Amino acid sequence: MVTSGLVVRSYSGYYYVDCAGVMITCKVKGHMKQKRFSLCTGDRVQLEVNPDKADEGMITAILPRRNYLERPTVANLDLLVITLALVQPDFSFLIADKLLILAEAATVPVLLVLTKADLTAEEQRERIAAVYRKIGYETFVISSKTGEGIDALRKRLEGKVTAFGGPSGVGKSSALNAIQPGVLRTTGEISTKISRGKHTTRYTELIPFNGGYLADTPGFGNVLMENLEPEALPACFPEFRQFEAACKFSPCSHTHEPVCGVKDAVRENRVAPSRYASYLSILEELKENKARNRR
Ligand SMILES: Nc1nc2c(ncn2[C@@H]2O[C@H](COP(=O)(O)OP(=O)(O)OP(=O)(O)O)[C@@H](O)[C@H]2O)c(=O)[nH]1
Ligand SMILES: [Mg+2]
Ligand SMILES: [Zn+2]
Repeated sequence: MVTSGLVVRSYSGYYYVDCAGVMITCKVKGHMKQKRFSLCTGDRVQLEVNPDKADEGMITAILPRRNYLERPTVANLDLLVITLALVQPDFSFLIADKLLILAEAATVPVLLVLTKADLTAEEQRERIAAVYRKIGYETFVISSKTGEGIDALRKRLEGKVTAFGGPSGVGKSSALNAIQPGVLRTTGEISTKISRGKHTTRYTELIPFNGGYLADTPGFGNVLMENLEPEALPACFPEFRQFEAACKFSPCSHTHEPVCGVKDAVRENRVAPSRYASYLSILEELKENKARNRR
């Protein structure tokens, strides 16, 4: 029998596919491996169910993707929740901006979640949130410890396929557990106990949630900006758009050009200094990558 389903988890060559509520453990058909299909969680696939064992199958094709993210590795998201701690680890504007740019480049809708509100002063968290709200990024400030902001976030995610992505230790799993208590206990293998009793997430897994899915994903260390051309960077800063009409050159790199609407906007504080600093730093990184790849 040929059917289709959603890859909710992949693990050492096996894919767990949800076919209308029935979980089928699949391997990939030989001809697909040759094409080096990078099948991942969130992919919609076609499969042949084993006639002798209804819970086993072979994936024969991957259906076209709506979108795809490398960090975290997941396809067909309605929403990426970029999760960042206000403290422990300290909030970094550069990391936040890098993650936003990767999502913009992949055209995945994003929402920003700032965690560990209970450990910070109101003034500090509002200052950070204001930078992103002003650009138009929906920003939630939450505490998984006190429950602050959790109800509003839960409501926002209903019926959607959402992944929580971000650096390690920012509180992605804690936030998921606060949104749907017990959710990660049912999927015990996806995290491992590390030193001092901490748990760290090892796999990306989609978990059914109020008509949609939530995905916990493993945290990452530094954020590499690969597969992005320096020329594509300005378009990843949505707040630049309204000022670019005043740039003399088009395209404009918003760096050395004498007449530049974006630089004027930075000077007038209409673009956040932290965002322009991130822009310059990431632009340099992308140029270095490009030069290195040419050598
Ligand atoms: N005070 C406080 N601590 C929190 C909060 N959220 C998470 N933590 C703590 O932060 C640490 C890391 O939380 P996790 O939820 O495991 O973080 P993670 O982002 O899932 O980490 P990885 O799976 O390694 O990527 C744990 O010790 C949590 O108890 C919060 O809102 N307030
Ligand atoms: Mg985790
Ligand atoms: Zn310019």
